[in-house]
Amino acid sequence: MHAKTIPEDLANARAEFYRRIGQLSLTPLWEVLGALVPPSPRPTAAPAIWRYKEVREHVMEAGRLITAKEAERRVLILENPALRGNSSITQSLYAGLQLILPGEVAPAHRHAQSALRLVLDGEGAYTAVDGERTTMRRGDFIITPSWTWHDHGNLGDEPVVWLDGLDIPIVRFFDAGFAEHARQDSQQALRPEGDALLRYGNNMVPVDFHQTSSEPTKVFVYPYAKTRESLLGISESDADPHFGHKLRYVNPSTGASPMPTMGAFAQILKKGFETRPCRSTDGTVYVCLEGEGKAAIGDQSFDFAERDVFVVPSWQMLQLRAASDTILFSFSDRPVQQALGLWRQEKT
Ligand code: 1HN
Repeated sequence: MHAKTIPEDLANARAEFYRRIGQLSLTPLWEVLGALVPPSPRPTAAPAIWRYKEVREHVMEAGRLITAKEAERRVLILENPALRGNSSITQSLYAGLQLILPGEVAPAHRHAQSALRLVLDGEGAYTAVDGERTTMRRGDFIITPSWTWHDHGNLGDEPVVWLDGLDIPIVRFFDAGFAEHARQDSQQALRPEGDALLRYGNNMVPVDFHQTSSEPTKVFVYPYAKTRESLLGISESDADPHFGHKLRYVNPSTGASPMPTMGAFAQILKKGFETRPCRSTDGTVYVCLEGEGKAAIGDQSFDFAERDVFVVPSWQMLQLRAASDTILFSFSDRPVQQALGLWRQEKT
């Protein structure tokens, strides 16, 4: 376990022993125990930022090189610089920037992986989830829970870009991934737009409807207009020293997270507000929806502006400072860790 000096013949005997048992796929725990059970999290993921001003032109260039249909999903993956080749932004989460051009369709499919979208740029696109379309507006938080059919299209006249967040590394960890293509590129509309929000999203549910807390919500769009109204409306009251004014998105039927594997949050930090440092075990992806500021993550510091995405690895201290009134969206694997009794937070 520790690098102690031991007699040379004993060191040789051990090395020879490890070689012999290695042939039987055996390995001594005492050589790896410290790394296996660290006193506190040692994430491989690094703090990082993707500035929209820098990446936008590359997303648009992808639009000239491949169609949405050929790509199936035209996405530039936001790969954590310390996890290259893993298609991960944290150990448990995937994120990417997806582009859909006017007239294009991203064909219908479904998979075990759950997805969330946060609309960043452009207007006129839609996502259809299990037979209902929703128009994508900037700041809207849209979900496609595990095994729901989903396709996207752009009926407008400008490129539309959104952030995708998926639980791909979690599903990969469990080797539990399934996927299926639909016969038709675009789903038939089974219900009019807005139907799910009217039935499940207005503090009411159908009279015979019951859900368990592990089931995803039937509400698959959380319009930014509503989120913004709430945040602005409460922003004049006393701010929490660590979070400003921060709300979490819920399944309105249960109070649980919208989907079992990913939790999502929105917060407002008034101009000049600085949060007290805080860390938690859920590595978290942040998106700046409005305003600008500075994020101190561990021993690094990043200036962020509108539409920038930054990642805070597990157990890294985070301190946010708003240069103007700032609204941040964020998501993480918090509901998984909470269900397993693993989640911890430390406020300083
Ligand atoms: C997917 O289905 C979407 O539906 C986006 O937009 C990104 C990344 C990996 C696997 C499936 C989408 C994805 C994805």
